Amino acid sequence: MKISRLIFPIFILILILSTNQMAANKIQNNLDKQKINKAKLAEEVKKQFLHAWEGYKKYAWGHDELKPISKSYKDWYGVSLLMTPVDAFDTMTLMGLKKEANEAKELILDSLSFNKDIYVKNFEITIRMLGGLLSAYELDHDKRFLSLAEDLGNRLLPVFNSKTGMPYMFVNLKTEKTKGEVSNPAEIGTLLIEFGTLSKLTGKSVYYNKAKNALVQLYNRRSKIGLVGSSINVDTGEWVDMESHISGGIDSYYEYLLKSWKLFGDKDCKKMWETSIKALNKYLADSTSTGFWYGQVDMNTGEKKSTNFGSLDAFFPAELALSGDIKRAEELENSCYKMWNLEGIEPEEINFSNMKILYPQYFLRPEIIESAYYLYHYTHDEKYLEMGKTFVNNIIKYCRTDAGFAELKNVVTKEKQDSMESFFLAETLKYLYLLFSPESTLNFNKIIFNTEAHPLKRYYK
Ligand code: DMJ
Repeated sequence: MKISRLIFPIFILILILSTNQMAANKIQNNLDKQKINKAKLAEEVKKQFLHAWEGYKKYAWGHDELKPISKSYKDWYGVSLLMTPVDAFDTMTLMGLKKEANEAKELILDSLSFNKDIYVKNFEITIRMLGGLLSAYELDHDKRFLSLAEDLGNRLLPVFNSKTGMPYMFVNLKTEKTKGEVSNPAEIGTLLIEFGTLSKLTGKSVYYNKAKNALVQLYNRRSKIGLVGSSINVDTGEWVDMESHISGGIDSYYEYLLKSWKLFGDKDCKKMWETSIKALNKYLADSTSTGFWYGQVDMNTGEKKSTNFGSLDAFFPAELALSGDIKRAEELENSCYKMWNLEGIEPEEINFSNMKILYPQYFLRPEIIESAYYLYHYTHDEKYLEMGKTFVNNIIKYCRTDAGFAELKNVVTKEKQDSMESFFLAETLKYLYLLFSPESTLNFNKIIFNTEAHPLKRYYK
C-alpha cells in the first residue's frame, strides 16, 4: 500500500485522539472548577460572619469589641464608640443581612455620641468610624449617618493644627486638645479618602483641604531618592526614624496616594503615587530565591537594612493590581501565600531571606485576602479562589471559638488570644465574601475601598 494512502487515516486517528484528549481536559478543568463552588463558599463566609456577630450580640452588645475567649468585651477608651457595629454595618448590607444591619443601625443611631472627654487615635477613628459612617450613609441613604460623620469630622479637625499642618496622633473629642507630635506616614497620610468624601457629601471643602495638605507636606519631606522614613515630628517636620518600608506605619500612606487619585481624580495624588512607586520598585523590591518581596532600606541612601515582610505588607499586591502592575502584584501575592503556608496560617512577620518566622501571631488580618480579591477581579484566575478557600478553611480551623473568632498568639502552636478586632468583620470577612460573590454584589469599578474596606463612591471614572 502506498504511504500516501495511509496518511489520511492516520491524520483522522490523531484528530480523534486529540479531540478526545481535549474533551477529557475540559471535563477535568470543569471538575477542578467544581472544587471551587463560589456560591457555597460565599454562603459559608456569611455563616461565619453571623457566628461572629451573634457572639458580639450576646457578650459585647453596645461595646467596641468582643473578647471571644473570655466571652466579654473591650472598650478602647473606657467608654464605647460602637466600633464593631459601625465597622461591620456595610459588610452586613453587602451580605444582604437585613435584620442584622437594621439592629446595628438602630444601636448606632440610638446611642452613638462623640461628645466624650477621651483622647482618641485620629488614624484608627478615621479609618474605622468615619469611613464606616460614610459608607453606611452611601449604602443606606439615612442622613443621620452623615450627621454623625460630620460631627466626628469636626471633632477630629483640631489634629491638623500643628506647625506643618500634618496631624497630631491624638485628639480629645470634647476639649479639642491634641497630643502626639511624633507620628508616622500611615497616620499622617491615611485621611484623604474619608475627609475628602466628607467634603464631597457636605459641600464643605475644609476636610479635603486639611487632609490633602497633610499628605503633600509629608510627600514634600521625602528624601532625594523619593522615599519616606518611619517616623516624623509633625511640628518640626524633621524625620525621627529614617527606615523606609511598605509595612505598618507607612503602608496606607502609599495606598492613599494611589486611591485618592482614583477616587477623586486628584492629579497631584497621581503624580505623588507615580514618583513614589518608582522609588519603591527601585530600592525596596527584592527578588530572591524565596520569591519577590519588598524589604527595608535607608530612606536617604537606599542601603538595604533588613529583609522582613509581614501580614500588613500583604496589602501591596492589591495596590499594584489597582495601579495596573499585574505582574508584580501576582509575584508578590505568590510570596505572601508562601508565607501563609509556612504554618497553615499567616504569621505577623518573617525574614524572607531564610523564611524564618520573626513574630508568630495572627491578628485575623485581611490584607492577603484583600489582595487575592483584587487579583481575582483583574485576572479571573481560579488560583485566587483556591487561595481564598484555604484562607476560610484555616481561619475556621484555627481561630473559631464558640463565641466568635480569636487571634492566634502563635501560628506554630495555634494558641489563641482573647481578641477579635473590628476589622475582622469590616475587612477579613468582607473581602472573603466578595471574592466568592458575583461581581454584581458590588461594582468594583464604581467604588474605592478605604484602608478599612469601606467602599466609597468614585467621583472619577
Ligand atoms: C486595619 O485596621 C487597616 O487595614 C489598616 O490599614 C491596617 N491594619 C488593620 C488590618 O490589619
